[in-house]
Amino acid sequence: MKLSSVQPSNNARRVRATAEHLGIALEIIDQPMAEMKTPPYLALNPNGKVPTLVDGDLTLWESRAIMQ
Ligand SMILES: N[C@@H](CCC(=O)N[C@@H](CS)C(=O)NCC(=O)O)C(=O)O
Repeated sequence: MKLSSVQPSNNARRVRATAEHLGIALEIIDQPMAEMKTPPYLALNPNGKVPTLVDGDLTLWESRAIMQ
């Protein structure tokens, strides 16, 4: 599972903390802020924000939805 994140993001941090608590390994992708509103990233997350989880064919955004 890949999680797009930026270092100071509290929304990404809550997802990382949940994954760590559950023992789920995440590959953290350091998402450049300057590329968050560009088409390749907007194709993953139309809100242009982090975090975004990619797990195979599943793409999910909104930290609380990812935590669930
Ligand atoms: N409701 C969203 C909020 C996501 C959010 O606001 N992320 C911030 C970082 S903490 C962000 O990507 N900001 C960049 C921007 O708004 O352009 C969630 O819980 O995932």
